[in-house]
Amino acid sequence: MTRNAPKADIDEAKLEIHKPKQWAAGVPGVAVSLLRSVEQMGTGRTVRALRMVNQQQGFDCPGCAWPEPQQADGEHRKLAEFCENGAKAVAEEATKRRVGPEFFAAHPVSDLAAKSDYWLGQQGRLTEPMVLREGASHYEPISWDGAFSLVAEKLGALSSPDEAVFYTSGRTSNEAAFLYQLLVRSFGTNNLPDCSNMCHESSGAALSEATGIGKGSVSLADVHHADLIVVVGQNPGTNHPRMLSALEEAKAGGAKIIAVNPLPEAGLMRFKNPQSPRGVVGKGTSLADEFAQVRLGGDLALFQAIGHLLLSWEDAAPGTVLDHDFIDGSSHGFEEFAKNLREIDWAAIDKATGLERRQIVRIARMICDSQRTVYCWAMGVTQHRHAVATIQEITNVALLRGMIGKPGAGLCPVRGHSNVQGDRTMGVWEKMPEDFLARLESEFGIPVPRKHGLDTVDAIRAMRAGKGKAFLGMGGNFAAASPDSELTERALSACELTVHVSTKLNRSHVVHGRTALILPTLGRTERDTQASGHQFVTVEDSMSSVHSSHGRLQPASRHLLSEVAIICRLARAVLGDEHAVPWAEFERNYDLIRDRIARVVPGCEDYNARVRQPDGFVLPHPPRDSREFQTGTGKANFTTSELEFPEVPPGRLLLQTLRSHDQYNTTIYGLSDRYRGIEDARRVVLVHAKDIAELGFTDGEIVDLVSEWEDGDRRAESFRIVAYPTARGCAAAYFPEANALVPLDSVAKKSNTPVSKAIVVRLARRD
Ligand SMILES: Nc1nc2c(c(=O)[nH]1)N[C@H]1C(S)=C(S)[C@@H](COP(=O)(O)OP(=O)(O)OC[C@H]3O[C@@H](n4cnc5c(=O)[nH]c(N)nc54)[C@H](O)[C@@H]3O)O[C@H]1N2
Ligand SMILES: Nc1nc2c(c(=O)[nH]1)N[C@H]1C(S)=C(S)[C@@H](COP(=O)(O)OP(=O)(O)OC[C@H]3O[C@@H](n4cnc5c(=O)[nH]c(N)nc54)[C@H](O)[C@@H]3O)O[C@H]1N2
Ligand SMILES: [Mo]
Repeated sequence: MTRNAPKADIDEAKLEIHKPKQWAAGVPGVAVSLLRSVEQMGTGRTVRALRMVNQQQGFDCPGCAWPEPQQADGEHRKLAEFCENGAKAVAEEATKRRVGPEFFAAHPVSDLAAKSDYWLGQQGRLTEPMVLREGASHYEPISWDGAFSLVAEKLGALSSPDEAVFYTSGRTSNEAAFLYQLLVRSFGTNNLPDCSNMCHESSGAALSEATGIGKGSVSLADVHHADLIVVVGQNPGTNHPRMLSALEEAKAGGAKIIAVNPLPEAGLMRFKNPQSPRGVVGKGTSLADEFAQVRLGGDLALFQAIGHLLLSWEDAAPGTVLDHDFIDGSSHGFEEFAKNLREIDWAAIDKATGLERRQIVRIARMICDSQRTVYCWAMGVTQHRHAVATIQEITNVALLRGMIGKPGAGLCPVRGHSNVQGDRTMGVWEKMPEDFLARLESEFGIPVPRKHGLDTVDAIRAMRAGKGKAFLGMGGNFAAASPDSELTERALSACELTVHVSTKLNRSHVVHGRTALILPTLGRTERDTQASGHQFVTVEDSMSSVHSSHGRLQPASRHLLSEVAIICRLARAVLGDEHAVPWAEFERNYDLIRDRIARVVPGCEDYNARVRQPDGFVLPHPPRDSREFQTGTGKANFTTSELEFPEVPPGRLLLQTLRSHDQYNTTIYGLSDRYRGIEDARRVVLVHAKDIAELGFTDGEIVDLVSEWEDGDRRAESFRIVAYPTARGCAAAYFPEANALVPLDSVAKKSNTPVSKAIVVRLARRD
């Protein structure tokens, strides 16, 4: 059976279609989260676990990277500072189900490879280190020491450190991330691909050029105090539900919201806050004042049109639209940018966006009238070929009105994984700047390699070419999350060694190298006890706030090691006991790691003291703090881009791959996409009713999805067509089932991020 075919453990025929919801959260959200939690954890553990989420002495929610309210801003945390999907993330980790040696003895790897991601994840928590020896059919237990020596032996046999690839997913704590990159660089390579390469890399690339720093410029208080919030390519009702409370608060203060999305996502339309009486019994708060149902990949065109309108209104009434003080004093490149946008091709804009001109004018007018605008975006923007240019165009519009570095305004790329931003700050990046590498070198007195390493896409290319021979994953699910599933799985299978530090069973364990190891680890919710006592870790949210996270629950198994312990012991096995880095001491006491972070990572001075403050601390951000821009020009840069949008040949659709309401990336919690009205199945393709008819198909028909790329077709089998109110010509299917359709070479310019939101596909009848 191929990766791209349905799996027998899910009966897709059970699909039920309901009307998509017009509002998000509210009481059903709470009910679902409690039900799921009790199912996985039992009642006592549910109460204990959920009481600790996002509280100052509790653990950081392992769900998304949306920040918690800060005392310093006069805000307070609610008793339940989590959401339905955060509760699911906790339940998934704190589950009572276990995958131990008996499980592996009963299931040959070939059987596990035929299971769905859902089935694999539902089996429970991994409990002991397991090895799959060369040629063996089953994983078998191995001691921790045995596992570390095996990795050391295989890594030692490589002809160059650059033949090893060290992936990271964004749940890893700052302490573990810092040590991990130190281990990898001590070993001699910068091959540190991470999930961010597939996620917000485009935001980092765009913002670094434009503003000198690849992070968002707003705080939660800014969102609360904005008078206009533009939400582009993001589905907060599912992926950042706590953001809805922030939007509600902003609305209560009179803010307007513009949502730009090919889908009328429930969480953008109306919010019923379960923590307010109005949300429980009333109609809730209406969110989007303007819903622009843009075509996939049409955002660059939309923001160019907005820029054009602002410039033309300024020309008609000089001094009334643009923030001249900001443009003259703090920006660079305005003239060239303005020259490019004074003339635009409206026919192309119409085609790219599919929006009515009147609506674009209304939106531009709202932006023109706003004194405090926040721009939020996520994967609907970053996973396109022209993602970097699109983000820079959003930034241009913000700069025209001086919307950066002032209260209530700014740029807000909304991050995914709960510590993906922190991992980068700690040095998990294949191309960390020289300044960081030099500090690392002098702090530890070790040689640090300077040659840039492989990112995710290039790592797959290297493994495919036999140049990457060992793969180690610090969390995540590389096999399922990466593009071009079949090719990626072949690349992983060609490795000599694959090693995964994981909490739960997943596809990457069953698509394995010649020898494979599963190293089970503590989750964020669990107590972490080392020789010096209980340890806490630290994380950074989407708004650069760094704080502590205290695991509280009893670990899933007594054999588990923390990520920090695994890295330290692995380092000793690989680098030897004489190595200059005091790995054993780091394992014993995480304060010692934090002392080093304080000396190496810019902005983390006095780290141990500051992370112990109730809210932690906020990392410096020069544009936000003082309108300073550390770019080549020393100013905020306007960017000039050619108009670009995906071209779709006749008879084809443009497909986006997205998340259902019941999954966390490749971890599938259940088979319900409640807000979109899809129940009990996942192999669906959402298409506009008129497109279904025009293409000669019928609603409910089962088809294969065939993606067309220059090197040939890719096929994902058996998807049911569901008539859905998406933008015309556009379709949607769930990630990771549809990853088979994303060509490896289809990547964003400058960021190398796979283009997961614009795949040219045809629907094909099944023989
Ligand atoms: N519960 C839950 N929470 C999560 C995750 C999860 O899987 N489950 N994942 C986490 C991670 S790692 C991330 S990165 C974030 C992801 O958060 P999102 O970016 O919200 O995730 P997606 O499901 O990919 O949704 C993309 C949204 O963009 C829209 N979109 C797609 N293409 C375009 C386009 O061309 N233009 C515009 N304007 N809109 C477009 C889609 O219709 C959809 O609403 O969520 C994080 N939080
Ligand atoms: N087609 C398509 N592909 C995409 C996307 C898309 O929108 N469309 N989105 C992309 C994005 S935004 C992202 S971020 C990536 C996500 O890619 P990854 O981060 O690689 O994938 P996840 O599914 O989040 O990883 C889940 C696994 O992490 C492990 N895990 C969970 N918690 C912990 C922990 O605390 N420690 C350790 N060590 N392991 C843990 C569990 O074993 C679990 O099975 O996927 C990308 N791929
Ligand atoms: Mo992500």
